[in-house]
Amino acid sequence: MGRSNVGKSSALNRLLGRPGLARVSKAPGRTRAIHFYLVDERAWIVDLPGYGYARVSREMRRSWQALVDAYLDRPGQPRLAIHLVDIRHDPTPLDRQLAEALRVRGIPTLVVLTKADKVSGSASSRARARTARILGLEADAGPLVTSARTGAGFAALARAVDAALAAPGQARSGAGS
Ligand SMILES: Nc1nc2c(ncn2[C@@H]2O[C@H](COP(=O)(O)OP(=O)(O)OP(=O)(O)O)[C@@H](O)[C@H]2O)c(=O)[nH]1
Ligand SMILES: [Mg+2]
Repeated sequence: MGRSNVGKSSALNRLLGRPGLARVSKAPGRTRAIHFYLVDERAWIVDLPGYGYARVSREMRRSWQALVDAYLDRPGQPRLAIHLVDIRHDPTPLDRQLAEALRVRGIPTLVVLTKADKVSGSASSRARARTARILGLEADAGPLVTSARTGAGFAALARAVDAALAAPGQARSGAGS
């Protein structure tokens, strides 16, 4: 999940080692539906449409919100939400809204900074601290720094996903774990 153009589809492709699986685009707002990818008949990785694209109408923004709310409120919560933030930009009010929507639902969340190849090491440390503060992350839950271009951070991301899949599920009314 994350802003339009933040690199969600690129991260998904890199995580699965399948370039070209999810559509990547220079034009923001490319992904307009929820895409489900079944991985090894074991887990669904879900690519949600991005938010915050200035040129979409208010109507489209509302339909985005409805789509994401419907997804989050389905029976059977996601094991892990991966919230992507561009390392070059501070989280926006919509990012804070997403973090809060995940928090109130008790969905475990990992914040991932994308496009680390675009900044220096010191800028990356500053971005980590700022993002953690703006999104109110716990001290030990600092954002993971990644680059889908170089693959940096993806071994750690894969470990976090594996750990989330191995953790006992939080079954909700009528849903499996
Ligand atoms: N330099 C660099 N560019 C990246 C990286 N990840 C993604 N991009 C570029 O960022 C742009 C958007 O990438 P997408 O993966 O389509 O982003 P998205 O979040 O899926 O976008 P929407 O589906 O439109 O919301 C593309 O031009 C990508 O090539 C990265 O790690 N480094
Ligand atoms: Mg996309």
